[in-house]
Amino acid sequence: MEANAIASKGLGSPAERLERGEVLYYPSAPFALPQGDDLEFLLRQELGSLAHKNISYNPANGKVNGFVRREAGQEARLQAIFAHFSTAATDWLSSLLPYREGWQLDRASFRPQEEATRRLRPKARNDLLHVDAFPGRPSRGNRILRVFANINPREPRIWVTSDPFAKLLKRYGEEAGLPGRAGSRWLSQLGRSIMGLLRPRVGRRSDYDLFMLRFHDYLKLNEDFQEKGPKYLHTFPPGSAWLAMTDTCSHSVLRGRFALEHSYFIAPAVLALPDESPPVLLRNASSSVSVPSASFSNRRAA
Ligand SMILES: O=C(O)CCC(=O)C(=O)O
Ligand SMILES: [Fe+2]
Repeated sequence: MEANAIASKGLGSPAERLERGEVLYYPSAPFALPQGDDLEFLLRQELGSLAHKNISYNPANGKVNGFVRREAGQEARLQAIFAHFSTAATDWLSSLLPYREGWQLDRASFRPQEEATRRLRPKARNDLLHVDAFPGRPSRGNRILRVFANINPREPRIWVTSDPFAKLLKRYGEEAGLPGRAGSRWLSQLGRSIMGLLRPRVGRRSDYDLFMLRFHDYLKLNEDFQEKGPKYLHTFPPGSAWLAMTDTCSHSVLRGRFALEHSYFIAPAVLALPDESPPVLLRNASSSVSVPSASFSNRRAA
């Protein structure tokens, strides 16, 4: 395994590098992280139940979910820490990337569990390589940008990344079931109806969302890819931060606890390399796929 090596290393603007699947790494986080009492308070928080993978924060309404409630004032303090993190990370990103006019803030999260010893269903495992698709929050053709920070005072967080989406699509797309191919049309309709019944609040998924969910699961369960695919090791020490477009950069986390994370949906109109985005690559790979033009009409503007 290569250490901290990335295929398209260092060429182009930060936006281009991210959109091509590179991880951008900052040895010292370029935005404020919780310190002192706030940090200690955060490190004491525990995950509420197995139903929650992480403690999450919704910047649109300030709600925090997934933590064990122990004391008065705990929720308000968590909200304040998350709000501060969300603002600091977002302000910094808006100075680094040309996305401000076309992004939407998604959730932020705090990850208190040790990843090396977690027991999760195979499709929910974080230690298997995958590209992201959020089951509960369809991206509808927008990109997924994520910023991470390691707030563990002592231990690094360890990631492994592999080939970017473009390469994985060529290698495995057909086998995973490209949209619009014989069989996959009724499957996608069936998928939409079943998921609509199970999760009526999710809203309609596009063919693109259904493919990305399918591809996420396919990659995690594909032993050939998991075992033989190229692997690049990333060691993120305490206090560091990193960025990735995780719908393109295949990734897994092997070890570490106590990370902060913030996700953003990026509209196609503001991308530096729109023609290299997963919806366009997917449309090219599959002649009859219908990829929606992304719309924020039912979302809160950032
Ligand atoms: O927690 C991490 O470091 C990454 C886990 C992951 O793959 C994800 O949240 O999509
Ligand atoms: Fe992921």
